Amino acid sequence: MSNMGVMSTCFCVRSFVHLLRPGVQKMGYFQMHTASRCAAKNHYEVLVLGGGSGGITMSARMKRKVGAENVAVVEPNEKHYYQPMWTLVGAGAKQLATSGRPTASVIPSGVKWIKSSVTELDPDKNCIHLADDKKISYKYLIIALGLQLHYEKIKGLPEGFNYPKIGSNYSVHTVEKTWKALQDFKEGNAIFTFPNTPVKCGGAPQKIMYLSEAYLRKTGKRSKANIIFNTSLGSIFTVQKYADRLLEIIKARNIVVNYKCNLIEVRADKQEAVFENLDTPGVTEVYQYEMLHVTPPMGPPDVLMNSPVSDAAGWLDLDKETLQHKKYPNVFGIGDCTNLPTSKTAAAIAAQSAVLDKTISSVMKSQLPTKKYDGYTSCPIVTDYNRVILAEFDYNSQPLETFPIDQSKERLLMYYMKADLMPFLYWNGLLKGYWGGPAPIRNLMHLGFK
Ligand code: FAD
Ligand code: UQ1
Repeated sequence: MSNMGVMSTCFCVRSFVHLLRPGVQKMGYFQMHTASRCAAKNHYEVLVLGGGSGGITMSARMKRKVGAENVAVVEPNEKHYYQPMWTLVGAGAKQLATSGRPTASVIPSGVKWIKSSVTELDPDKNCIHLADDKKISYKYLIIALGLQLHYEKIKGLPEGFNYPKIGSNYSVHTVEKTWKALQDFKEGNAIFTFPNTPVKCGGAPQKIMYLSEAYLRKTGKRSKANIIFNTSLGSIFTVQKYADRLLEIIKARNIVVNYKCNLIEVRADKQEAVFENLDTPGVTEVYQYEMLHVTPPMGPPDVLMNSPVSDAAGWLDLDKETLQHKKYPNVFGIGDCTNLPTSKTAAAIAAQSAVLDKTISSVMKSQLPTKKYDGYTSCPIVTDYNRVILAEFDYNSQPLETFPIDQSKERLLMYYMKADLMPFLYWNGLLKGYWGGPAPIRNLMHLGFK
């Protein structure tokens, strides 16, 4: 469907749409839904919000389903980044330039790129508002807005990044500062933090710690360094199998881990970091640092906070198996902005995209969705410049491994997979809508028994 033309009023069908729960979809949903389209300058059959990993992946899949001219993606940024590369950029093993490509080059050909920001969601009227005051209406909406980094919630940041000795792999603006701080290390504490919020790629805060430890070892500075992981969490990793192995590595490499220890202030001019103890509120400890890697607090994007599609915390409120919105049946979501109770990764997006593709097909045919997402996620934990533990797990924090080997072991092959194969798979498989996660390989490797 193309432009609808300009009309002055939106039809308010709030009560109508609220009837449209998954269980009642067969009751002539689409006639009702079409009638509920709101007036706007533009209309797309499928509108995708966000042109990151999830948004581009789903726009490629939707193009195949409904035709490029019926799909649009709203994304303000000119550059699309493969963020998993930043772990290696921060450790000097890859160049930042290799992690980014122009957004124009990843939007599927023929799909409309709306280069703007979403400012408001109006799912009762099936439309969204843009920063330039335009409205776009849709028949189906896919929300893939990612999450927001909150460096400003730590006193002294982000301005503290203007000083040396501090970096953060989580932002394109600060990832190269990590590598600089590591190279400039002379003597003292190298501190790595984990915030008191959900994060994307929960392994990344410790990956850079292992790489830094390895770098200092290889450059002869290890004996002058105290490697410290100050984490808000109460454990090193959510999956016991990988946690056990990581604790062995931590012990063998003489790394100090302080649990329930949350970064609240950086005094970058004095190279001091202030942590609060989450078990004893009000008790703080000041650490002198020679190198500080900050993993910032994270939260839902502003536009989702207090929106009709969000849960109380602001995350997109989805059915955890079908990825359909719990209240609005023509609204779907994928990736970091969702409240799916799994670790937020690109690997999770791959598995989610295959399920969401099927869910949307069912809904388009007025059928109930049947394919279920099991929470698959994966975190290649880089433990050295040539070693990776490939953690893969599900909603129950149970290992869901692709290969019939012990993946909790550090392996060279897995390092090459992370450093070289994954980027290729991301740009050429995931973003083109062809890679739906490793489940088929897993089934083959385990001869259908897993
Ligand atoms: P994003 O890719 O962040 O995209 C969200 C998009 O929405 C952005 O382009 C943004 O500009 C846009 N947007 C935001 N607000 C608006 C708005 N109001 N209007 C319009 N557009 C908007 N994953 C792995 O699988 N393996 C790894 O090894 C791994 N390592 C990682 C290491 C690091 C250091 C980091 C930072 C991440 C890592 N990840 C890893 C996680 C992975 O990169 C993310 O989970 C994934 O990219 C999330 O995709 P997304 O589409 O949900 O969000
Ligand atoms: C994956 O599918 C993926 O998305 C493309 C990643 O993001 C970069 C990953 O890091 C991983 C590990 C997977 C899972 C893939 C395999 C082959 C286990």
